[in-house]
Amino acid sequence: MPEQAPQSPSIVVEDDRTGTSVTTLKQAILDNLYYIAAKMPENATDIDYFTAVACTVRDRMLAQWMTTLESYSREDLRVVCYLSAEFLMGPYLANNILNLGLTDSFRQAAKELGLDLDRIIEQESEPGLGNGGLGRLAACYLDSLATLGVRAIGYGIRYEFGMFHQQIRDGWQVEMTDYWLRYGNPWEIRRPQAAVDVGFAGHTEPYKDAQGNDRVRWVPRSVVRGIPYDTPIVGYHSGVVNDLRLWKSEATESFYFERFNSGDYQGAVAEKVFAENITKVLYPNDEEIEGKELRLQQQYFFTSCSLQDMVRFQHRFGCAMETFQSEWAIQLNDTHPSIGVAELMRLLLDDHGMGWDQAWSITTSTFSFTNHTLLPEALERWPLPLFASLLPRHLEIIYEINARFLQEVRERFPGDEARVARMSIIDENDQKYVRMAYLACVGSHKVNGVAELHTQLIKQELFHDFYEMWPEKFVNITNGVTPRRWLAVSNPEQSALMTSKIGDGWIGDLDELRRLEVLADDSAFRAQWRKVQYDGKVRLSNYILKDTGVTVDPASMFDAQVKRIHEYKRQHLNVLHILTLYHRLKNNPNLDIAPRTFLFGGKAAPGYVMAKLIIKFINAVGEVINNDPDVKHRLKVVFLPDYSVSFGQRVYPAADLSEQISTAGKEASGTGNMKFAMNGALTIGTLDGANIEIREAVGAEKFFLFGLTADQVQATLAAGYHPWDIYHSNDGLREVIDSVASGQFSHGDQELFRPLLDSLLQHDTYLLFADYQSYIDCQDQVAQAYLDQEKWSRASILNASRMGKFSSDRSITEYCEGIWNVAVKAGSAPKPLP
Ligand code: NBG
Repeated sequence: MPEQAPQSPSIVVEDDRTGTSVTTLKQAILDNLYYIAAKMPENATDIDYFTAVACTVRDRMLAQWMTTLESYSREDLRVVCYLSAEFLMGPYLANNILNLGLTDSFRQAAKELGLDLDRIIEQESEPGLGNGGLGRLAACYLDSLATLGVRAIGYGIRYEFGMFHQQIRDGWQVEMTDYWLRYGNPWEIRRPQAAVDVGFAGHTEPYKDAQGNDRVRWVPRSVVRGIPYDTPIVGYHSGVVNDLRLWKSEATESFYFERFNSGDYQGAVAEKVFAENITKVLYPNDEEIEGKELRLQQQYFFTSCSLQDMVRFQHRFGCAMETFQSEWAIQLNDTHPSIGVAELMRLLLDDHGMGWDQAWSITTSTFSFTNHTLLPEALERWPLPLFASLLPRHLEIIYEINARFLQEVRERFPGDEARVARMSIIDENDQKYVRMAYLACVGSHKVNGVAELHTQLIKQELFHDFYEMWPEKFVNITNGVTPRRWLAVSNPEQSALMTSKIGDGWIGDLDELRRLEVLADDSAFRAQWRKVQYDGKVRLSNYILKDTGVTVDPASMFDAQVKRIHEYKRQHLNVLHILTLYHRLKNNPNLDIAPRTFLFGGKAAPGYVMAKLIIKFINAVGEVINNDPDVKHRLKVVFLPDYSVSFGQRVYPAADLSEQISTAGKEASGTGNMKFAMNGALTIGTLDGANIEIREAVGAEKFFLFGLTADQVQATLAAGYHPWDIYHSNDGLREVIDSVASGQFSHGDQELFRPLLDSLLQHDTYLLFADYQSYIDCQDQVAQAYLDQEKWSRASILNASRMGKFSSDRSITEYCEGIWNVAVKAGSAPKPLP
């Protein structure tokens, strides 16, 4: 024990390792500093203190974690397995402390040790194991599952390198590797004893078993070992601590040494490299994935590891494989783990000798599938030769699934061979492909979209034939986000204000915020609300200055668009509005306009050339506007580099206006839209994804709506869309486009933005021009509305107070009831082990 450790012999009533009094926490932090980080306070760095505090928190989760694991074997519990190639968890420390109910105690303990808890919290490097919305949704869902007491395991990949870090150089995105494990990871536990082996490639052999049945054996060419790393996921005041189990790939010793001993040193090393490569790096999305063999290896690797893990639990529970579906509910988060359908069939048929019909019935009762996008380029399909060489046995199984399924289609729709071809899991149009979305759909008992419009479009488009065949299979579950991270942790000031009026019940039940509604008419409360928002803007402004060197005025309207950079999300439409304002000011420098700060943040896929050009465009426009004396600081444009979960936690509380301006029908749901609104921002948006439901919830008059509807978008394109005509007929738009073409924002270079302009003028696939005027008019209404601060604050309070529906607790409750058939708040919270 370090000498500095405070002595308090009179109150030693708690176990030092788990006690939660301030005295014990102080002692434990110092102990962990000494025993885990091997540092004395006088030479400990902030990172050392982070490690010590994190270990102190983890110690306080262990008992509940182990009891939760024990409870899996209870007969009345079905364990939910959320299979996802991405979990964008964000930093854990503040969230874990909150969920354990120890925020005040830790703050006090840190203070008494002369430490700043916020500074310690900021040391944590966030595990960026996801690209954006899909991975972040998985993280919110884990938080809600634990909070609602549902026994659940998140299964995924422990990428060594997560999402790249983004730097901006000369206005361009530059990617840097993300080695998030540099200082270790105090949350995870490596469990080599629970390792499993996964085969790849090779061939299959028919044989007869002892009973004379025809069976098939897969003889893989390579075998890779999956090592689980477990991270505790603590529920908010629920007593349940679930498990996030991420798999790392390693070489198996036997393979390695066999070749080594036979003198094939190179071969042995190559085998090791192959194995270790699988979980090396996260794939950025929005890029052509077709033919990326490593990606299919990743998908199969983590899916197989996870299913084998469940089988092992099943045996450990003493349950027969015949009851697998009563013990497990598996959710496929998009198509990335959809190979699981064939893998579970393989385990049941080949390893457990089950008959086809029974195996298929177990498989389809176990799996369900969430679709997250309609963009055709994101729908996974694997070229048949690649699939056959990597997963020969799975391909045989998929052929059999397909043959039986198409037989069903023929019986249901006799003579409709065109339909049969459309629905086939094997695409035979030109080159042959395995269509993963169809495999997931056929192999699941429920398929869901992530917002009402999206689910409707899935039924009409992507899965139309499947919907006609099995209408009852399709359900909607609108996304939600966790109020723990996105309000309580990231916006403590607004949280404290709300809690001071209605208590803190809203943290566990977001519908409680409704009780704030009456306060919208209370001018004193509105003033407090504005103060809290202003303080948030001041904090972000300070951060921006430090991070980018740009000074922004917290009194200006903060107009924010943070999300992945993609043409369908239309960051460049936002820029067209900025340029429109700029030209108005240039044409009339004394114009009275509400000062605005435009904030952008987000990463572009490294191979997505147009998205990277859009980043350059934003920065180039910012450079001119921010330095133009005529503007007199009335407009500022800032690109926030390296957008991440932690960055989001700074931005959402500080925004006045939330830009949700995707082409209608393209954004499946969006979840940033919910985070902004909860934090009091008003939304400008199209009728797309969850915007529609947010608008319904907050009231149409408190939502700035513009643009074509999804139906109108389709009709416009079908009628033959001519962006060029709009350019010619709209003076404001033409002035903006011409100024960019002239090189005004590129130091006279007329070529730089030509690809962007050509794409808009010639195709404009995402209908920026069609929505331009409506967007500008709507933005003018926003500017007008912002002048009346009392009215704005009222709308802001009402927005936040009506966000109950968008809690991930509501989404998870719907999954439990409508898809997984498990009870929310299952049983009582587990008691600590004796
Ligand atoms: C994204 C959608 C978002 C949605 C999230 C979570 C993918 C493939 N899809 O609109 O674009 O909010 O999923 O459902 O990342």
